[in-house]
Amino acid sequence: MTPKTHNRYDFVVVSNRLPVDRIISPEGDASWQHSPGGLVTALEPVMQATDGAWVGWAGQPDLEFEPFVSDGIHIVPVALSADDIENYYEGFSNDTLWPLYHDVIAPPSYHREWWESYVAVNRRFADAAVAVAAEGAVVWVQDYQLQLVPKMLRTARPDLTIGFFNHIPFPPYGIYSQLPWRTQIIDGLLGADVIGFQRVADASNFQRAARRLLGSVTKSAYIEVQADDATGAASRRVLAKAFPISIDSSSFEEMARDPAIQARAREIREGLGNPKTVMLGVDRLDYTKGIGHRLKAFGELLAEGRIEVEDVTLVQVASPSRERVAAYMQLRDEIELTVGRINGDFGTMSHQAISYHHHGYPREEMVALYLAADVMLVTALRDGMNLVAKEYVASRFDDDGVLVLSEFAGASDELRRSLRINPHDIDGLKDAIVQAIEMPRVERQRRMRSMRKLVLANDVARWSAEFLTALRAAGDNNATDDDDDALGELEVTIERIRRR
Ligand code: GDG
Repeated sequence: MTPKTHNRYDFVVVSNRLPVDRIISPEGDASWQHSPGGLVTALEPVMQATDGAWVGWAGQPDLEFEPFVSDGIHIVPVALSADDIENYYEGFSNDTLWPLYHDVIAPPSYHREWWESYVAVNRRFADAAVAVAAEGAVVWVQDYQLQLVPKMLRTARPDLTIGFFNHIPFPPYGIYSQLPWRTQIIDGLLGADVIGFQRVADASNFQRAARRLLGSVTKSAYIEVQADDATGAASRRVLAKAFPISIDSSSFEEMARDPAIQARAREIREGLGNPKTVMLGVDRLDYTKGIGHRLKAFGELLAEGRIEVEDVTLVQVASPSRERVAAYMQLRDEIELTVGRINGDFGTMSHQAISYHHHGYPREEMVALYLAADVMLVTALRDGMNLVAKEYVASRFDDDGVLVLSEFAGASDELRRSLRINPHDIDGLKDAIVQAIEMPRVERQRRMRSMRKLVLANDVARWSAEFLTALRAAGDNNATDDDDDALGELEVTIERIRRR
């Protein structure tokens, strides 16, 4: 890591978490480690080509850091206190917005002090972005934790071109309207020039909320924002549209082609006692992912003798998540009780029904698991996209494997050759599991080949290029000469991403 070289940038990403983790060694030494998430992979080429900055939180309370450079990215840390984490992050973001935006699968909690903290922390992120954005810069804000930032940026800096991408669903108005601060959030988002959603339905839910709450006029994908006499702001058009996110597909395929990873996949199957069918679930341990529904279907199939424990093993990776939020503690208890019961009822001395893992694994191990799995179960009750479904497909260079995919995950709009299921319909889910187990090889190949074409073509580089192209076009509308520099540079970057 080297110290920062300058402090104004033409391209700024703002997200709750930074693309780096602060690691403390057993000896107590602190260092930064690059965290290889999907968003980082997506935005890395953009950041490097534009000499951009990334504004976000380093994941630990009460630590103030000076900006620094990591892997060619200028990192601008925003500090959060233990109170901010409790109220803005665990509270309003993860216990109000998250359940509300996922169709109230769990009941959202509404607390005024959480909202106040959300406003204050959004202000801090906006101030940090304002401080590092050059004249006419392009600023791309990420996700539901920061929905007030676009308007805050626009008010402080009308010269900026502002994008926002929502990684989770945007709920139908009947649900969204529960939120006591529903108008402020829509108003906050409309500060952006382009608002991206995962699915077409999310974008239309948002448009409807803007019409109902602010009386906005919408024309196809555009929302008209009236001139504001109080601030002197001119009227604008905001684009609200679906930009389905993806993965770095070729890097998954490359890893899967590595003989060491293939050997590991064989080893995993052997470790499970070489069952005829290995089924796999990989999720953050979250109530939106439908893990309980999946276990119920699997348990009933065993109980009814439609599958035998010697023939079929379910591997469930449930990576630890939000462990201080009460609903997640309760979920963990429920899932682990169910796993214990199913294993107790159906396991034999030599075969376990479910191989359950409450761990995070390295990416290589995940790819080995994808290769080892004959059937991948994605049974989310509501999910913005679900990258796991796309990772499974990208890894199966052998054109084999069956994807069982919930219609409530954004990925099901594209992966139409999966076995699409409604996870609430347990009988339907059971039938799909049996169909997946029994599917003839030719049909498996036909379906997988067609899904692979799609996932390899529509990768994350294409996603970011398409979003930024829309943002560039929006920026052209209100550009000054300085803005032109930033937008021109962006144009070059988009070309580079496309050619990668
Ligand atoms: C949100 C939205 C949307 C999981 N366990 C391990 C591990 N993972 C990786 C997966 C995948 C990622 O985490 C999870 O992404 P998902 O898309 O499945 O779900 P969320 O975390 O809920 O993500 C979602 C996404 O944002 C992007 O916009 O698709 O709808 O909810 O990449 O592989 N990775 C490793 N070890 C693990 O144990 N290495």
